[in-house]
Amino acid sequence: MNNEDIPNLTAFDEASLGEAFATVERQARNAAAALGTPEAVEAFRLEWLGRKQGRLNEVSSRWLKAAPVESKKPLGLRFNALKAVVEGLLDEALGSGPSDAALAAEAIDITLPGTRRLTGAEHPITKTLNEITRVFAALGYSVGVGPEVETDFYNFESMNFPPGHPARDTQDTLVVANQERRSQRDRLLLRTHTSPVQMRTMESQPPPVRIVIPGKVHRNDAQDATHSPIFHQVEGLCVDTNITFSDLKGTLDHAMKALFGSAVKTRFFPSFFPFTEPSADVQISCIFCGGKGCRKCKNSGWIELLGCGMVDPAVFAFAQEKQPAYDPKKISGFAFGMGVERIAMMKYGVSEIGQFYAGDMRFLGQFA
Ligand code: 2NM
Repeated sequence: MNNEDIPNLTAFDEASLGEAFATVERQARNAAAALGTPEAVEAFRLEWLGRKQGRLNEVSSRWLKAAPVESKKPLGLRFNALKAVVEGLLDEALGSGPSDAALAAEAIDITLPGTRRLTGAEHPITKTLNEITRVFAALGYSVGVGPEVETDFYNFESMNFPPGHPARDTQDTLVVANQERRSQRDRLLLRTHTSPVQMRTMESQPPPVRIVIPGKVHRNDAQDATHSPIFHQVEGLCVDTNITFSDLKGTLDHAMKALFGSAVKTRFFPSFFPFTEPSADVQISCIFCGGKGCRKCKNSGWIELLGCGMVDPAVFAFAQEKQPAYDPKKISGFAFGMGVERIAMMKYGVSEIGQFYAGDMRFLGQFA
């Protein structure tokens, strides 16, 4: 192809302009479609867009010069569009996508929806866990973490769970397979509470200790509306000289007021845990009815929320094997534990624990 193929333009009405530009565009498209090698692409560039002898240059000078004044503007507009098409063809041949000019020549569909970037937010369980942790951090507690795969020793033996205790059975605890050749105390399992981290903390530092352990725990439970085999706990431990049950009551009463509002009352009932003696269950006045009695508190006005007690001397005896300062004659302490899911369900009015794990954005988006 050479410049003789450029149509002669004798009339400058819209129809003639349209036909002439369509012819040149068709020529450019045919030429571009035949390009196979990088050399051919470069030849196409020179032939069409070359500054001195390029065909577009030639089109511009021949047609524009001949055009009457009133036709120069429509001709120029059509010429710019043609140039954008040819540059687009070149970019396509070079494999680099359309040129800025080609993009600008395309109409923008302003009815298309924009790209929306969603903002991330804390998961309600993380949020609740952090809230609980912050309340104790403000009282001077440090925050500890530890392994989720634990030994029988840290999870049960050092926590004063006797050998035949039902929690040690695989009915209740998820155990790691092929541990038979290990001694009982070294067998691996998924921790059923975060208490093992408290024993590890006592082994690594003498009293005083004030620490909370938030984290994931595992139990061999069937899932239902309020149970999940994986859930979260915050446990706490305070050990010092002269720590009494009054300290325990004052600390937890403050924590419940900080979490649920200053109008909340607490009461303590005798209970049993292997690692504490005495032990207690803590109830708070119903946050839904203020204590008058409603469906949520089964008309009692109270809701049971956590367990606690004075650390059993048998637990301190295990800590003493590595840290002699945990002498139950010289020090004392209290401990407590609460379920994060249960508290989050109460705080946010969630009736199915499974909602927390389903990953449904319609649910999670409500906490953003
Ligand atoms: C609870 C209830 C009562 C507890 C005890 C200990 C430790 F390490 F001191 F022995 N940690 N956590 C404890 C006591 C946990 O959860 C319902």
